[in-house]
Amino acid sequence: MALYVIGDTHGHRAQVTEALREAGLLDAGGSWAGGDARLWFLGDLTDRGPDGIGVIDLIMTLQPQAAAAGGEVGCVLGNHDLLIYGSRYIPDAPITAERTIIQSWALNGGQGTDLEGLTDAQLAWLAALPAVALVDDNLLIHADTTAYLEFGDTIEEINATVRQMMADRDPATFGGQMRLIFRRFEFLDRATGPGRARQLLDRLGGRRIVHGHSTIPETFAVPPAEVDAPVVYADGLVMSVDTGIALGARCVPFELTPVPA
Ligand SMILES: [Mn+2]
Repeated sequence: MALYVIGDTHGHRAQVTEALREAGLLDAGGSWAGGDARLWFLGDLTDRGPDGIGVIDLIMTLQPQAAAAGGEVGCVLGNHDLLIYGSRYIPDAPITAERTIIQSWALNGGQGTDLEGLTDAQLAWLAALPAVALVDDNLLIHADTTAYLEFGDTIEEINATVRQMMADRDPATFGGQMRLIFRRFEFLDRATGPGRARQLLDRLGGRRIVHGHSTIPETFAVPPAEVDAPVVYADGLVMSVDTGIALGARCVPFELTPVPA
């Protein structure tokens, strides 16, 4: 069964819909047409673009349609998803010594229409998202960091810890925990990156890390207009799929090929 991943979508519902249609995953009416294909979003659904709620609504709508067809639509949590969630419930809690959660959200492209319009059902859906997923041999995470290991030793533990954090919304700890998933570029250094990637894969499983968060233009100096494929690096252990939609790049759901032996 085909597996597609799509990087940070940041409120660009129209582009996401169009890209999924081009890939044959949606029909003309916007319903799931992917059959038994799997489609995973890598988080950062809101902020920067005009319609974060529309992106969340799209994924929530597609999930049961795909499941009914024998396929799957999934999503891992991104730092912006945590930011808007925290901004709704505990806006004045600190995220750093200098800044509150809602100040950080506003500085990072937060859109008032998203923050005000999110429904209880959408917030509950966000709070139930996994932070890490293993699909075939692909370890799907939002941010290119080993910080996930600070939440637990297994995927199940990590996801349970993050779900508890979302349920508790503890103003004293939420911002600090959330900030771990802001870390980035940890697999990029040629000397230390492959070892870090290997450590994460050895602990959590999978043979390839697939991440968003750090866009291909900002990480690999590819002009946004020229991004048309994932970038594989760190001795082949890591794949970056975030085209940089908020920088003007196209939105592309990439179909993953099996991890080379
Ligand atoms: Mn991010």
